[in-house]
Amino acid sequence: MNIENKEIIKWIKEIQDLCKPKKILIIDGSEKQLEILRNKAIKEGEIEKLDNKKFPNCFLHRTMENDVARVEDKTYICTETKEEAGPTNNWMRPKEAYTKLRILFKESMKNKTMYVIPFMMGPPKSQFTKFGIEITDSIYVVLNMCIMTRVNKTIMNEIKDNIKFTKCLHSKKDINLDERYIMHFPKDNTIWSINSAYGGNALLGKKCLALRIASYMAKNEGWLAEHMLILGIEKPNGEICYLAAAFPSACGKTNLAMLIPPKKFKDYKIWTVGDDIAWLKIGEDGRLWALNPENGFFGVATGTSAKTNLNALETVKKNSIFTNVLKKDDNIVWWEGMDEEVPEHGIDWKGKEWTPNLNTKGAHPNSRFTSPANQCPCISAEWENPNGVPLSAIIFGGRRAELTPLVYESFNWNHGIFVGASMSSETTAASNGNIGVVRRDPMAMLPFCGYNMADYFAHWFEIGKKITNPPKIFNVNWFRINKNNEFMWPGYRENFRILKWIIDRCENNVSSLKTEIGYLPLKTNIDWSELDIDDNTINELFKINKKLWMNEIEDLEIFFKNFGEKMPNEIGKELKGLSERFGDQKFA
Ligand code: GTP
Ligand code: SPV
Ligand code: MN
Repeated sequence: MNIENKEIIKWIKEIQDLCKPKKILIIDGSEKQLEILRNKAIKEGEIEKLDNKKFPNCFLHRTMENDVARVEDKTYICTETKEEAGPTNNWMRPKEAYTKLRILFKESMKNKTMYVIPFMMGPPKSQFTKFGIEITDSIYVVLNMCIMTRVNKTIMNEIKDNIKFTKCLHSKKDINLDERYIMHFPKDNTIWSINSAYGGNALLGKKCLALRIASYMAKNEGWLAEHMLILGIEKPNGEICYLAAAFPSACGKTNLAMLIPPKKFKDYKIWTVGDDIAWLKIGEDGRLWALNPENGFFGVATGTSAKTNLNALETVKKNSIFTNVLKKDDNIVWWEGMDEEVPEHGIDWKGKEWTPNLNTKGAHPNSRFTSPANQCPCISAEWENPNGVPLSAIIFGGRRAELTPLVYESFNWNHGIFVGASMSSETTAASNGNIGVVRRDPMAMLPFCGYNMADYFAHWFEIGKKITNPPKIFNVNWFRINKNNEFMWPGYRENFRILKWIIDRCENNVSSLKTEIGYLPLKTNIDWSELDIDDNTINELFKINKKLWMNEIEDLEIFFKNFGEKMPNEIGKELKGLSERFGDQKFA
């Protein structure tokens, strides 16, 4: 491939001099090229081919045991001052970070091929779309990037001299956890990642570019880059209204994005626009428009079944890569929660012989599939619309065993931002570290905001001033637990009942109950029929426990104080409002 852009030529040369690869290959995304790479990866043991009849063109990859999730403690925002990165990000000065990593990258690709992947985040001819180039020494990364982003013959030359692109450098090196770093240089539009070959650490178009770097760009350019799914709900009259929802990692975005409504609501249909990332811009009509910059799904495999997410199961049946799942003896994949038929024998995610009586997991809890979005049976006709889709609602939600009710609506945009900024959730297997610990995770962006989150909240308020027709903002919690430690709400497809209330609210079809925390549904406005749920449980799901909320207010106060002077006043005002409403007899 002939490269014309002088900056690209210079950069490739610079990285070549640093990493000293044996060869350089420019990736054009062609089937011919991919086929050669797959065969090489099979030969070298990086991937295995699955049964081609049952899973055509599908592959299995096992990571190292120390490399199964994003590493938040090794992820840095590199800016001149710590204040620019803010109290929630790991920070390092760019000079120090480059120096440190240059030593690690030195000759890291010796005797290896260096792959150069020009890619596009967003569809062609869209004002949302951004370019990136990832340099990597991993074929697994190449194959995944060719699914997750748009890679083709023309992109390299579309990046003309005056067009910006993100410089992404990745080397799996020797997967040494102690020397693993995921470094972001927002001012340089640059990402350096070393010593991991896992998902969000290595597929640099995803969390690194489309959230951390993009959120920084968005702040400067007047838009938002968010950890949100986007879906359309088609009503019986054929109208489609669009929602975006921000839930932390492994808290149900892919499931909600592909939901099949319960039988009762067979005249409704959900269309998937995106399952993880949304770029939001204010349209000329004063509405907020959302676009999915990705080209595929990197979804949690564990727990994906015909019951929970049939559309995902259909999506992954061809042209997919499975990471850290179990391989059955008939050379197809399996994971916990896939079906009732637990295999008698298989090879587990660590590559070891597995039988159910071992009482170990066959698939890692954060095992994943990578599949092209256009294979999804419910993919929206609008998913590649260069303008995105207009949002009627934004939903925030986390995994909270108690406190937040099944659903509530914020009073207005500013209060909605406060609701988002107040989010917290139990940690999951999607990131290294403890699981099930409640932590604050504003807008599900804690690990993904590329600048100071106080400025990020301020930016949301600024956006609010410019939207004349803002989406309504809601909060949901599918994860309330009862005394027996069971989920009180059936979740999954039954979540449609809540989505239905949300669109009813957006269309002013139903009234609501005003409470201290926001508007709650009237029980009669949600259809509970054909559900195995009693009145007590329903009441419990909506209960506002004053004592817990007073604790929450205290906790929020401490959390928000971390941001110091930078914190926008509106947050303080909203917190005060919440606390006053709880003190007010009217609400007692
Ligand atoms: P990331 O890809 O990490 O961003 O995750 P995600 O937000 O897309 O989460 P996903 O839809 O993959 O779901 C993660 C886990 O939550 C899976 O184990 C699901 O089975 C489970 N889950 C999803 N929706 C529900 C729900 O409504 N109720 C319950 N109890 N669990 C759910
Ligand atoms: C997440 O953790 O939110 C994911 C998976 O979507 S990863 O690509 O690893 O970030
Ligand atoms: Mn995610």
